[in-house]
Amino acid sequence: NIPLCLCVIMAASSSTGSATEPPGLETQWREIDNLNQQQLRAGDSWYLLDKRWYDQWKEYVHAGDQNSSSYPGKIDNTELYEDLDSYHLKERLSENEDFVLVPAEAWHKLLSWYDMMDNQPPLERKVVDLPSTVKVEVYPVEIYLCLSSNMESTVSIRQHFNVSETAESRLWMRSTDTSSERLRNLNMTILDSCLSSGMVKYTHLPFTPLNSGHLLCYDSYRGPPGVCGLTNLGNTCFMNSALQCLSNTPPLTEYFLRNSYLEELNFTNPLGMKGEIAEAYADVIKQMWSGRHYSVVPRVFKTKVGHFASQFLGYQQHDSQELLSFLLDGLHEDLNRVKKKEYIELRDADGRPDQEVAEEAWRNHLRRNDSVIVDTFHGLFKSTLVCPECNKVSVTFDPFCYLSVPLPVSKERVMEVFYVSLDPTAKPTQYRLIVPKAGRVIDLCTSLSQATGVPPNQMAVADVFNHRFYRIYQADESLSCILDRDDIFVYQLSSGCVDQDGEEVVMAIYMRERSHYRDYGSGSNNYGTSLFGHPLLMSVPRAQCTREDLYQLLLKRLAAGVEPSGKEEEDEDEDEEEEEEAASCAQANKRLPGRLRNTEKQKKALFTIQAVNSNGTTERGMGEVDAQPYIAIDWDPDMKKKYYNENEAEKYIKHQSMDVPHQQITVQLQECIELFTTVETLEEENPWYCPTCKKHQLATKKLDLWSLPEVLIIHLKRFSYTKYSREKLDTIVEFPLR
Ligand SMILES: *[C@@H]1O[C@H](CO)[C@@H](O)[C@H](O)[C@H]1NC(C)=O
Ligand SMILES: *[C@@H]1O[C@H](CO)[C@@H](O)[C@H](O)[C@H]1NC(C)=O
Ligand SMILES: *[C@@H]1O[C@H](CO)[C@@H](O)[C@H](O)[C@H]1NC(C)=O
Ligand SMILES: *[C@@H]1O[C@H](CO)[C@@H](O)[C@H](O)[C@H]1NC(C)=O
Ligand SMILES: *[C@@H]1O[C@H](CO)[C@@H](O)[C@H](O)[C@H]1NC(C)=O
Ligand SMILES: CC(=O)N[C@H]1CO[C@H](CO)[C@@H](O)[C@@H]1O
Ligand SMILES: [Zn+2]
Repeated sequence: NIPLCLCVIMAASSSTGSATEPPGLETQWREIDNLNQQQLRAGDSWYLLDKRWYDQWKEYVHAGDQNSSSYPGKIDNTELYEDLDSYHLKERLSENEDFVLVPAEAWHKLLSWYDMMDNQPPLERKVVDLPSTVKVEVYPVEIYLCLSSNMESTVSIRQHFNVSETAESRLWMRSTDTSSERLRNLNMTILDSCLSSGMVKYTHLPFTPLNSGHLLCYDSYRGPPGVCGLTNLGNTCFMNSALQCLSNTPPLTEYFLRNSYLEELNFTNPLGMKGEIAEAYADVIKQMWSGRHYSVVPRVFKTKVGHFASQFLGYQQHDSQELLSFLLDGLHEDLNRVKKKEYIELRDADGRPDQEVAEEAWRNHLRRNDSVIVDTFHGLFKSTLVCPECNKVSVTFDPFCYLSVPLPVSKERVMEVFYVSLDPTAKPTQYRLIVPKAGRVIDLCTSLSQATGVPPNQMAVADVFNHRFYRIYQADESLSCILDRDDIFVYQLSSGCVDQDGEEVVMAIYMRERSHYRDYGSGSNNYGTSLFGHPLLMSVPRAQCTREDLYQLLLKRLAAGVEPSGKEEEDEDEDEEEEEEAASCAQANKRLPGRLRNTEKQKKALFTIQAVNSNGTTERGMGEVDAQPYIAIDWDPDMKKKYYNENEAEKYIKHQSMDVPHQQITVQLQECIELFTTVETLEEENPWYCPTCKKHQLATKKLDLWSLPEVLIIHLKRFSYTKYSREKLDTIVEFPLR
């Protein structure tokens, strides 16, 4: 086999040495930025540019200094190529992470200003107009040709393989290693034929060992028909699982395998999909039930679905139920036997017996909707509305295609938090707590209190992100603000050391490391800093809010992390006693606060204290007044290396509550159906017009299952929506097999 890539990316004529003098930085930025705003137009060329180079360039032009160290150098796309022999684009690169796209004009400007690394071909790509979107086709279809013992090609491919123009040839689409599908219509566009990279074979008739009309080695696999996998085309499990469910619905599959659908296909029904969905579906089912394949690639089907419902076009995750619903609708209309949909006046039940009204509703349904989908999957709901004022009862019967049942929602929630006790030698401890879902932050503290014995009012709760407090919570805030993925820290606050005023301040404390750079020019104490470690919350008597007192308090508080991390080799004037003192200071020896202070006065302070804002920087936000004081502990890098053990300080331990196997709540399917059929009161936005009271009423509504289809589709509503999040309920639902 000689795989060869038809889509050769040609190197543009060499650009070396052609660089022109670039304009000023500000102008460069403005020109490129303007061009980048350009709309995508089908047929235009855009270029891939390494994101890192682009960022570097942006930094450079923004620095406003021609001589700055951020000069990006020649355009360098090295990271985007698979290898530097073929200059093939690496797979799975993503826009704005690995590369940026710039329009042709911007590219040529940049190229003339900066030139390109040796021999790198530009990565030019065309804008294509797809049914639902216009985009730059970063990965064009690449067609590989195989010249195995008996395969060849047409047109340019003929030339390549030296096949005479008159020889008959065929084009095959390779689906899996062992199965192929013939491309009969050579007039189709690449998009319509659903080709994607690496899938075409040609056969050259004279050389093909013909038997039974199949040119290509079909699988010899003869397994049970229908027991057949579906290849994942990239996050298409939502589609494949729906297809597997339908494929294993005997009445529907028999209908397709018997070719009954051919008689009922309607190519012109405006509500349908030109018969294309039904045909594509039929193809998948026939392949799956042929017994010839271990697995099938539902590529054509997927592309068709994408044509009609562009939300399914890409390769992202989708909701399986959404796809199923779309598919059942599409199949239904493509196969609807009703030619003329008449308007049907709905009659009120008017006290007639249920049986009669239900039969009428079903007859009316069939006058508009009559297909194999209706035969197989449609049933009738009975819905009963009662007016709260006049007690008028209204009964209607409505067809359904599936039951969307809710899951009983647990009123409790499991939360994992890190508890930071006052004991400086104790490490943060991770707890798993059960809290009321609708509870407040204080409920979280109460739950933690039961595990720690610390009163809930001596705790402070915060969301820690990136060494800062992303948010510090008040006790009465709702727990629903806290997402499961947040890192929640709960701090024990001291209570004992209240001074005469009894006034305490809760301080937020960040850890920062200074960079060596100092702005000597300004004479001020400017230095760069970066945050590290876990921040702290600590309550401090107001009287002790002086730098000196805080220093001592913090030194004690940090003890777990602050310890000499190695032998002090070169501290010149330290005698043994001092060394001992330094060590004990590091362990925040409670016995020796006085001596500690003395030691610290003799020695260089381990850190300094700065007032900062909630971001941990010294710039104040616009007009911001933090109710909450924030301070930063600034470490000199040498001191930090010596006294602050980062490894030690970042460690945490797991409380035994973390070991309890995650309790799985199981529910019975029956419970879900009961919940579905419980009486509910209509919501304000969706009232019912009571014909007796002649006004909208918040009626009570009850749904019942009146008649069931041959095959009942039950959809479990596993997503629970709150104002803040979409939560997936992983409750196990048990259902009877019979
Ligand atoms: C940049 O450096 C060059 C040579 O080192 C010097 O001649 C030029 O004046 C500098 N330009 C700026 C804007 O500092
Ligand atoms: C095609 O034929 C030409 C001349 O007959 C020959 O030079 C060339 O090598 C052939 N190419 C291939 C791919 O066989
Ligand atoms: C392809 O297009 C040509 C010209 O439009 C037409 O004559 C031919 O019948 C088409 N072939 C198929 C298979 O549709
Ligand atoms: C297809 O459906 C449309 C609209 O429902 C109808 O007018 C037409 O007769 C149907 N065609 C066939 C072949 O059944
Ligand atoms: C913190 O940073 C954000 C984003 O950079 C900024 O909008 C905000 O004003 C800053 N807050 C303070 C207190 O400076
Ligand atoms: C359940 C179902 O598919 N009902 C359809 C019956 O036909 C009418 C009119 O064609 C549609 O509006 C319904 O959705
Ligand atoms: Zn009423």
